[in-house]
Amino acid sequence: MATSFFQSIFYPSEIGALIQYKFFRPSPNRVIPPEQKAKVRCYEFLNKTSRSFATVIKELDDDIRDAVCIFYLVLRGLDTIEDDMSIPIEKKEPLLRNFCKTIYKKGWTFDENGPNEKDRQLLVEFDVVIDEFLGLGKKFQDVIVDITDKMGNGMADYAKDAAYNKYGVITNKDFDKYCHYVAGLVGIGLSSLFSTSGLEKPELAKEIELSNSMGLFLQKTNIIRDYLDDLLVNRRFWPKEIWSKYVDDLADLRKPGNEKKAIDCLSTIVLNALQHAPECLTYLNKLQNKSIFSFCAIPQVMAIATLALLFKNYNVYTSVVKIRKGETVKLILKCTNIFEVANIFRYYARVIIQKNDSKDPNFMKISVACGKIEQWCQTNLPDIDSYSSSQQDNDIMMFLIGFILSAFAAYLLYYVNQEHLDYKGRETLDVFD
Ligand code: D61
Ligand code: MG
Repeated sequence: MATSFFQSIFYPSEIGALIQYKFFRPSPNRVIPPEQKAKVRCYEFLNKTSRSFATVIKELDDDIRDAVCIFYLVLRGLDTIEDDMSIPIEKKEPLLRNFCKTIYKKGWTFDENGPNEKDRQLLVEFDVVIDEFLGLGKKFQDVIVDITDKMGNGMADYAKDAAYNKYGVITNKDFDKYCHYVAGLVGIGLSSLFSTSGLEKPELAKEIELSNSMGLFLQKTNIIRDYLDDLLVNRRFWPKEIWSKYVDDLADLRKPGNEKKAIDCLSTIVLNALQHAPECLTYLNKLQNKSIFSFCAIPQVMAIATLALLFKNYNVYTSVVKIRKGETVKLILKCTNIFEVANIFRYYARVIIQKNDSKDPNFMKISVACGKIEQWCQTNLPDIDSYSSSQQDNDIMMFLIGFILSAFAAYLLYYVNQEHLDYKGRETLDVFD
């Protein structure tokens, strides 16, 4: 908490947001009866395994929250098998392909992940997830099984592909296909869950392409941001079709002397991700339930804010680039309706335009991609400008409150007993990182 404050000390509106988020947010106050041990454990696992999705899943309406939580945990379990490079392929392939059947096996657990696999405990106690899965309505179970089946088989195909194992993802088409398996399918499954629950229209489940884009936008942004982390464990998700225009090996992008190539390559891949933004807005514009809207919109605005921060940012090659917690919280608080969300997309499209420069080989294409976001706003929300100006008073208010509080907080943090501050780095605010 203290760290988040310091990071935002020059951004008073973020301080305002951090304080509002921490102390004045109506908390859902849903307590799971302690006798429902498996469910309690599942929500503990949700908090532990998701760096980003726990907050938004817990805010969903009652009718859908447990189904989405279990959907998440089942796929996180599957991904924990996919990610583990210490499991030999002969073992991994059937595990991935049969995972959709495994979730019906009461009592099934798995303790053969490597000791360093971050979510290994989830599979060690996977019987609790299975118990909760079996307690869901059949209509929810069917969606989860169908997506687990498709994702598991898609992951298995990649895991045993020789070229993929040597070079990583090859073509841009492959890039979309891999991201479809690991994230697009999540979007498609979520749309089905929303429709079956009755909280959203039945037609939403048929919006396969839009749902897929929701996942691709998130997954690609993660893949760009995680360049260094992934490379250090020899995992290569940036498509060869993109980086081979600049270097002979993906790892060469971070070598001294290649800075210009690295920045141009980064522009190419950011552009690739950015092209999904208009479809994400179209999807969000179809949602009618408030809790589902925030659940879907928050990760998307985090993604576009991250893309704007990554664009032209050489730090991608030297460290992990993340938006400030204060900025995150400010975005979360704003994600209440399509006007706000479209306005945020437009804001970050303008940040990207500002950073764009005519020497960039993708200069024109990037302008066009940002222009399409502006155009989406004008076409679909013609009143957006009168809406945003009426919101400005609110922003000024936030800024003033933040300014006063940030001066006050700085004073407090300076004088209050230092032992109470969590300098160890472990954040207490569970939001996106
Ligand atoms: C609306 C709201 C949330 C959405 C959405 C639409 C559409 C798609 C997604 C969420 C999925 C986005 C995935 C982006 C993050 N990528 C990963 O976590 C990678 O693993 C992918 C395979 C497992 C997917 C599990 C998942 C994630 C989010 C969910 C969900 C299931 C179910 C419900 C709600 C959200 C990444 O994992 C890194 C890691 O291990 O931490 C990887 O291995 O590439
Ligand atoms: Mg994975």
